[in-house]
Amino acid sequence: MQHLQRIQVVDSHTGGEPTRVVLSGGPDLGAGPLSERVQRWVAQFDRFRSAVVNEPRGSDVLVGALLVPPHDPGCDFGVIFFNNVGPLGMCGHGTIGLMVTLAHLGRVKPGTHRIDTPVGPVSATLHPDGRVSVANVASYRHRASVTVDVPGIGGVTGDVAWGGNWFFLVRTPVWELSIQAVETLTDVSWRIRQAVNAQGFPEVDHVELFGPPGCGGHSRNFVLCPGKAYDRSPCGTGTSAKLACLAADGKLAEGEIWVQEGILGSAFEGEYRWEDRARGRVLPVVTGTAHVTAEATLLLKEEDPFQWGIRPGDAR
Ligand code: PYC
Repeated sequence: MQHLQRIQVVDSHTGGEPTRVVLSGGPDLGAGPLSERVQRWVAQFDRFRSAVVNEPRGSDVLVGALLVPPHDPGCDFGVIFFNNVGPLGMCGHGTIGLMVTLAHLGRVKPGTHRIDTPVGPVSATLHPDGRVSVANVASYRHRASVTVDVPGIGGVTGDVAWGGNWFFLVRTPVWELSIQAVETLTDVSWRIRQAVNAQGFPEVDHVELFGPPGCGGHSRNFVLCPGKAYDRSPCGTGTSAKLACLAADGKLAEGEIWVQEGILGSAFEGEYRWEDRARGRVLPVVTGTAHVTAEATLLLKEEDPFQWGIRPGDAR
């Protein structure tokens, strides 16, 4: 008998961006803070990540969410988010997808639930109408108005900010943000990321372009994720980083609503309150909706040459 591994998943999308929640069949990462467990995962179980989200079972755009026991005693669940190239610190659209998935399974009821992540606990409130508000980790602008020289483009100015992941938020709206332009937007964002990394900020792995809204929000964005896939949603951690920058610039007051559109026109509502005004740290809350799209069992068969998914470098 060939060895067969079964992984039970539920898929959803949040504003068009997919999330695959792993309910069972994942590796045992042991105990301890999620920041340590995620390192263990990267070192020992990276092929499991690839099997779940990469082709042929997934795609570059899919974000996985491995449910794990929490470390923080105040949390109800723990989650490690991951994508086509590695783990994520936090994931806003994924947390919304996770809550809607758990509600679909009857595991949570409307109310507020604490969730442990590798970058610290967050809260997610499931509203009776199915919307989810994510109270994210403290977010802040690390550096304002950084100009990098991007080959083929020239000087590009943006802010380096943390919203649960690291972002470069480009200030100047030069490119038309439309779905027809995603190839160009991907190309310029990738080049900007490489320039930002090379010119002093190796930690930045998401690039966020902004432009005028198209559907009545305050702004539209295009977010390029670490594995070169663009976020179909307005990006929850990217919206958190944006809120931190708006707060730092005095452009959005505490409690005021900011409607962030993504490249598809789907929107998140964001607001913040100060955690530490002197240090520019805000506590963002991002609200959106998700829809469950599938319940499935992934099969990993030993005789399948791509049982662990297709990773760059696996081709023969
Ligand atoms: O919603 O935070 C987010 C996110 C990060 C990467 C993709 N989506």
